[in-house]
Order: sequence, then C-alpha cells, then structure tokens
Amino acid sequence: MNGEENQTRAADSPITDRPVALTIAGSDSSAGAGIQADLKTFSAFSVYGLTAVTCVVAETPGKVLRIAGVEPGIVEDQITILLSSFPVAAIKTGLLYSSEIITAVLRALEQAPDTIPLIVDPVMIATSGDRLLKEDAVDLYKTRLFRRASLITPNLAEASVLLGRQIASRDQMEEAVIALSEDFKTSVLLKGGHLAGNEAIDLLRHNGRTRSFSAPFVKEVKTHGTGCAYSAAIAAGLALRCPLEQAIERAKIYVHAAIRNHFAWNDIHALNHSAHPSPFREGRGK
Ligand code: PXL
Repeated sequence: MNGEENQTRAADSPITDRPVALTIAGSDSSAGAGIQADLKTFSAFSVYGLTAVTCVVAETPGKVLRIAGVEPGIVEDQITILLSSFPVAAIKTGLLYSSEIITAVLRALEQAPDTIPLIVDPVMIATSGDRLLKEDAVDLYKTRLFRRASLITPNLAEASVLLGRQIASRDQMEEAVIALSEDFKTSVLLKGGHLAGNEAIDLLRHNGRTRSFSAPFVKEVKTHGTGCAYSAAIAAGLALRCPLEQAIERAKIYVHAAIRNHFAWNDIHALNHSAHPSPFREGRGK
C-alpha cells in the first residue's frame, strides 16, 4: 500500500441544487418495475430519488409469485418523514396495493403543498397478466386520489376499468381521454401501447386540449416496468422544472430508448436505463 491510499481527503464542495423526486410504490424483486425502475429512471435524469415502499412483490418479468403489503402506518411514516426533511419537487405513485395503503398515502399527502406535482400511475395489473391492485381499491382512486393528481397515466386496460368500457380504437381513445379528464377533474395521459400497430401513441388531455405523443412501437421485447419508467421520467422532468408537455416528450424518448436497447438473458428482458440519447442536465456530477 502506498502512503497516498491511506490519506483521507476533504470532500469537494457539495452539490446543493440537485432536484428531489419521491416515488410511492411497490418493490419488484426483479428490479424491472416498481420503485427499482423509478430510482433507475430518476438517476438517469440526474434527479435524487426518494422511496416510500407500499408492498413487496416476489416476481420475475413473466410471473408474480406473491405480494405482501407493507403495514399502512409505516407507509404513512415513510412519506411524512421524507416530506418534512427533503425539498421534494415532484411525487409519483405506482402500485399502492390495497385500500388501507391508499388511505395512509392520502393522509400523508395532506402535508404536501398542492404546488408539488403528483403523478398517479394507476397500476392494476402486471404485464404478465397477474393482478397487482386489490379490486376493492379502485374506488379510492376514483373518489379521492385522482382529485389530488396533476396527471394520471392509465394504459388502455386501466382506462377501461376506470370508465367501465372497452377502448379498442383511436377514436375510442380520443373519447376516453376526454371522459377520464372530465370525470376525474385532472390531466390524463392515456397510453395507447400497441393499439396503432407500428406506432406507440399516447394522448394527453391537459387544459382542455388533446395532443398526441408518438414513438415507433418496438416489437418482440418482453420488458415490464415501462409504465413505471414513463411516469417516473415525467416526474423527474417536472422536478427539473420542465413544463408538463416537455416532460412527457422527454420521458417518451427515454422509455423508447430503454426498450430498444433492452438487456436480454435468454427469454428474460429488461429495460436499459443507460440508453437515453442525450444528457438531460448539464453540470457537475451529471
Ligand atoms: O409494471 C407494473 C408494476 C408496478 N409495480 C410493481 C410491480 C409491477 C409489475 O410487475 O411489481 C411493484
């Protein structure tokens, strides 16, 4: 060992302006979805990520083995202590699992000023088809959580549950995004997935206008957690003070790159969170 390795060093001056985002979501053991996807996404955007864990899911990309909810009181405490300590600039929710946990989240969020944007990803069913959210919890989204949201990000299956009807065409998507926004008094990003064939088209209803966001649909990739990464990327953009539409544009590019450059271990696929085409932030410690 040379002498230098033994020496301690003073820290560089701290970075004091790093934006902070909070995810309130479940843990995915395979780290493709849930809080793990959210944290990877926040880091890729140079946003400091905080987590409040709602449930623990034992799963791989193709199979959910078991879910255990975290005790609602500790869900509330995680959020409360974070909100009282960090300058949280954006919040997203992912899998909230049960009515009891949603109630705890709502109670904790009462301490968050309305100026902090809240993205609600109404996660209900895994890409594998396994149910993630308890059926009786859907009502609390409709009656309470959406009201507090700045943006909700349902996919077609979730939007169908929320509206009680199928959405199977572009015209029906146009109607559905307006209905969701009017029913729940919030902005809505309705994710079209593979509905349009070669393009993945999403519709945003915001401030009384509808606009679309599109990226080429990437075929034959079996990743999960794309919805988690998408809403986390939007939250990161808002934490970086981007206007909503710009945050969505950047998030869409980010998710497309993560799917296109995915990792594969035989038939297990995972998003590549290091694939985004350009740095999103300048400066030290990007
Ligand atoms: O992709 C939806 C999702 C969200 N959150 C958690 C999950 C999953 C999918 O499996 O496990 C924790």
